[in-house]
Amino acid sequence: MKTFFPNIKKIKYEGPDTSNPLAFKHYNPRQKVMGKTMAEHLRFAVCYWHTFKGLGGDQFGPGTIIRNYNSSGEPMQIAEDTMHAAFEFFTKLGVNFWCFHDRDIAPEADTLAETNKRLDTIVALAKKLQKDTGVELLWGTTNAFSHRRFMAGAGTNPSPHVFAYAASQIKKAMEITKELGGQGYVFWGGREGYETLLNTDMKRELDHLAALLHMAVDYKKQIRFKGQFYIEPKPKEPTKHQYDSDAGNCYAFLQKYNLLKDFKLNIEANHATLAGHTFQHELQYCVDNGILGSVDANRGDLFLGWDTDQFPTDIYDTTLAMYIILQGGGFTTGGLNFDAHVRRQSIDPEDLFYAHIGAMDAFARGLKNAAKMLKDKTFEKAIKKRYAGWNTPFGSKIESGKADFAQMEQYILKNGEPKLQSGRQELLENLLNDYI
Ligand code: XLS
Ligand code: NI
Ligand code: NI
Repeated sequence: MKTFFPNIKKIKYEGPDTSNPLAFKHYNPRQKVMGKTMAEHLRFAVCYWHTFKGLGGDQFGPGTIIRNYNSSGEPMQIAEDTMHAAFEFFTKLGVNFWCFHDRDIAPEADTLAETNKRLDTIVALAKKLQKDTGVELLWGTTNAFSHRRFMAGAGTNPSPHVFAYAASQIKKAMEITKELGGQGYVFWGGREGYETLLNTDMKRELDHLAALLHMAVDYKKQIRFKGQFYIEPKPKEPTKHQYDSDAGNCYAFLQKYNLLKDFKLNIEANHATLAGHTFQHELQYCVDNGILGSVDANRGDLFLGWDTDQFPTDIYDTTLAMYIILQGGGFTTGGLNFDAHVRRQSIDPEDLFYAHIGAMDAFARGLKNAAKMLKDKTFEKAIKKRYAGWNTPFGSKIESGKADFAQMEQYILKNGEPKLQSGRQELLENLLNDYI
């Protein structure tokens, strides 16, 4: 059989002291942490679009990366070779999951019918490769944002004709996700947003987006697709204002349109920072509201205001992320999908491995650190102490909704000035450093 990464052997765990850059230092899939293996906790997925279709193109020039599976040949031959290369990569890296958009795996043809036929061919191959390797599909999704027909959005397009196109595409993408045993399905609103309110009926567009999602919910029942639906928030890029701008906004949308029971969120680190939040904030918001589903694990650049989709390497971030994810009970259908791409100058196949190995090690360290933090309860105790006043009869009365303004006033007249307590931020930051 043809191999696409001939110089790479299976990546193994060799421990922190290894000098082999093609080995894991921290990610030991079978090692148990809090009763589950690292592989079960972290549920790593490789994304198809960046890793196999991303060639390093940007606004100033075309791609710089040439791969042996996609530089020449017929489009369907390239699609098949790329699928083989992808499964070779998953297996050599040792991840259990992958994610894709419909248009990543098979090129679009002139008609929807022809495009769908192409998808069927490639999905049959993917299904066989999944069976041969044991690699599973974490989630599938639709690319309803690259083609020019979607320039003004998909579900939020001013034209119902374009809306119908998007819906047809989602219908097929859900079918193939089900066919591949996908554990989830993501809705990221590629161009669901606007550039100027001078030409946009925002209320109507959001009503249409909800109508599209309701159709998806109905179709899911109809075809008995058991995967979890996720919305992936992002505040800007490609449009100036994306409708699903952050977790709080998505939560409001889902409540307003009665979709809450059918959706969870897929939180992407770099999208959180674009929204002016930390990754931890978005995760915590989701855990607090019972809507954390899955994670697109990447990072942005401190100095750049766009979605640089870099591989996660910051141990602070991975530690705090895993701390919140574990507190939320860990992943069920979701996982950590590396929605990240190597830099434009990282042109060798080895770079794909270095990128993923580093990211997996960073999350393995995050997991181990977070487990220690949870065991010691250092931060839980500090928070508990800070809010202790609410456990008194007076605090409980307010929390249970049985208090009124007159009672508040009476309390102050009797007790006078409150005694203030330190927030202890610096101490807590020092304690956090002990775990990193
Ligand atoms: C783009 C999004 C995208 C989704 C899947 O910024 O992160 O990659 O994850 O459509
Ligand atoms: Ni993403
Ligand atoms: Ni992104």
